[in-house]
Amino acid sequence: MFHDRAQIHVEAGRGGDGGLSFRREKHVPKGGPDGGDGGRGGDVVVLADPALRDLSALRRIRWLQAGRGGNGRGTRKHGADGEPVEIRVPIGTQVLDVDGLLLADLTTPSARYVAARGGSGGRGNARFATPTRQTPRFAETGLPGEDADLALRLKLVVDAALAGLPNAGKSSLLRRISNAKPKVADYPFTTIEPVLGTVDGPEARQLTVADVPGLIEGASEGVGLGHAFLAHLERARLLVHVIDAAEGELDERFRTIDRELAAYGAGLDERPQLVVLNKTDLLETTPSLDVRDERILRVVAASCATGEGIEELTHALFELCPVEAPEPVRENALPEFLEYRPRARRGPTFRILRTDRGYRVVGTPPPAAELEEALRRAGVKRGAEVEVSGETLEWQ
Ligand SMILES: Nc1nc2c(ncn2[C@@H]2O[C@H](COP(=O)(O)OP(=O)(O)OP(=O)(O)O)[C@@H](O)[C@H]2O)c(=O)[nH]1
Ligand SMILES: [Mg+2]
Repeated sequence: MFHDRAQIHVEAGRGGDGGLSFRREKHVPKGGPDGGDGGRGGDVVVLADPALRDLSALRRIRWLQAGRGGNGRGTRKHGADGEPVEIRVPIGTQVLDVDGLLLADLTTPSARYVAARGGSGGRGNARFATPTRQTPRFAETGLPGEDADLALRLKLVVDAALAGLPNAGKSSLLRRISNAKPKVADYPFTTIEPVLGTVDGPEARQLTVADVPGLIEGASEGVGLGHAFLAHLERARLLVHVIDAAEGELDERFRTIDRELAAYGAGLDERPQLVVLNKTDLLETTPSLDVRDERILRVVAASCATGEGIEELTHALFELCPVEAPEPVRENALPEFLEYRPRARRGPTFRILRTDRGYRVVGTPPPAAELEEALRRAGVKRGAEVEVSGETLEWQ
C-alpha cells in the first residue's frame, strides 16, 4: 500500500541535571564545587530521504522520544547530550500540526526540520561559585524537551503527472515510457494509488512521472475515487493529459477533466499540459483536439499498444520539462525547507535548582499546577524539601 499520510507524537529529550558535588582530596579539607553541567536533551528531527517513496514505514509508529541528556557529575564532568531521533520521510513531505497548520515543507534532498527541541542541561554547582559564595549547595535541573503532535502529508515531487479519465491508458503509457510496471486492465479505476516511474532521456537526463487514479465528473464531490490524490499533481510542473481518442468527443472529455482540476484548486487548472490522444491503433485517421488553449503546449497522437507516437511523446516530455530539479511551482525562492510558522520559544521564567535536601525554585514561578508538573518532571520525591518564593515546603 502507498501511504501519503501519517500521524505521530514526538517528544524531545529532557536536559540532564547539573552536578552537585564538591572536590574531595586527601589533605584538602574543604574542596570547592566541582559538579559539571547536564547534557542537552536530543532533538526530534524530520529529514527528507530521497530513498523513500511513501510514509508507510511510519504508519505503525505512534510515538517517538529522543534521548535524555546525561547528568553532570563530580570533577566537572559534563553529561553527554541525548541521542536525537530522526524521522525519515520522502521528499515532498509536509509537516503540519494537529490544527492542520503547515509547519514545514521538505522538498529537497536532506531538508530537515526540527520538530521538537531537546531541553537544555542544568548548570552544575561549579558554575555558581563566586568569591562570596564558595560552596554553592545547589545545581540546576535540566529543562524538559518540547513535545508535539505531528501530521505528515506527502505530496509527491515529480516532473510530470498523468491525468485523465479512467481507462484512458495512463498506466499503459507509464509502462511504455518508464521503468515502472503499474497494473493495466480493461476496467475503470485499475490504478488506486500513485505509482512513480523514471523516464530515461537524452544526455543521461531522467524525469520522474507519477501515474494516479482516473478522474471522473464529480470527483471533486467524492465520485469515483474522489480527488484527494490530486495532491500528488500539485508539485508536477507538467500535466500529461491522456485522452482515449477511440471514444470520440475528445473536446468534451478534455473539459470534463479540466473542470475537476479547477474544482480541486491549488492552481492545477493553470498548469501547462501535454495532451496525449491515445489508442490511435483503433482509429483509421489521426485524431485531433479542437480546444484552443494556451496551457496546451503540445498534442501528440500515440498508441500504447503499438508504440506509435511514443518516441515523439518522450521527446516532447523532455523538451517541455525544464532541466532543473523539480521544485514546488507555487512558491518562489524556496529555501532548503520552509518553516511556515516559527513557534514562539518562550524561555522559562523560572528554573529549578537541586539542593542538598530537595529543590529550590528561582525566578518567577508559574501557576501552581504547572509548577507541580515541572517539579515532578525534575524528579522531586515525597518528603523532599521545596523552596518557593522564600518559603520551604515538604513535598507531599
Ligand atoms: N487498443 C489499445 N488499447 C489500449 C491502449 N492503451 C491502453 N489500452 C487498454 O486500455 C485499457 C486501460 O488501460 P490502463 O492503462 O489501465 O488505463 P488507465 O488510464 O491507467 O486506467 P485507470 O487506472 O483505471 O484510470 C487496458 O485494457 C489497456 O490495455 C492503446 O494504445 N490501444
Ligand atoms: Mg491506471
